Amino acid sequence: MRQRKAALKRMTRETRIVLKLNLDGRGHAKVKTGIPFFDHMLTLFAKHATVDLTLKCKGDLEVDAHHTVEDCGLALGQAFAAALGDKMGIRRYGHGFEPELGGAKSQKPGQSGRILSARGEAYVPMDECLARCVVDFSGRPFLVWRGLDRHAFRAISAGDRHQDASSTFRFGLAREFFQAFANEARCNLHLELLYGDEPHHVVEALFKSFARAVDAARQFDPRIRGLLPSTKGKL
Ligand SMILES: [Mn+2]
Repeated sequence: MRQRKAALKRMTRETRIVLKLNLDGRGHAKVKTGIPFFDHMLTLFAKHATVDLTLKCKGDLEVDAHHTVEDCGLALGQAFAAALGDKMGIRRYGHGFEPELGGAKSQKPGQSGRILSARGEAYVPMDECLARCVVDFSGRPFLVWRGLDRHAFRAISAGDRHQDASSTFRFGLAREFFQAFANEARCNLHLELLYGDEPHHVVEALFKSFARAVDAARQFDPRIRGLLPSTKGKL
């Protein structure tokens, strides 16, 4: 089997990025973007997507976090497109709840949880939050972003700013990241916050649901080895 890995450098006047991705990794991450909260998000993405990710970015943080976050999304999307390659035999969709796989009765003792965990859980809770992500590595970029309008326009108080960095990592920045990823990985990416309030939880639930959906979509389906999961003949 071809190793699904990618390595790239992306140098602009705004950011300098070095990235390595192993799609069939074990969830190891080494991430340094200069934005600790963003490092936390990308590290937990690698963990929950079970990919290995090394990402170093030197961005123009003296301007703000925008270029760094967006360009890391672009680079990660490019790496995904490269590592997925021809997409032969992959599941392609990382989806939400599948009743026959996701229910508690499917969890028999001694049964490997691999398929279950790969296919049933693109809904991710984080305390009071619930986020859903559905991805399709379709070759067509599209981002659907729902449930966050209320947060996007919320003013950040001085108290919020002191409380933790996730409040200053505005929800709009998370959107920039996912839009950039969708554009470059050429995937449909549907993210929705079903409910929740606390900024750290909201963004973390989104990144985790993204990770789980991607984990499902990039896996091989043993029934279609060497085949493309598309009637079109190209993805
Ligand atoms: Mn956290």
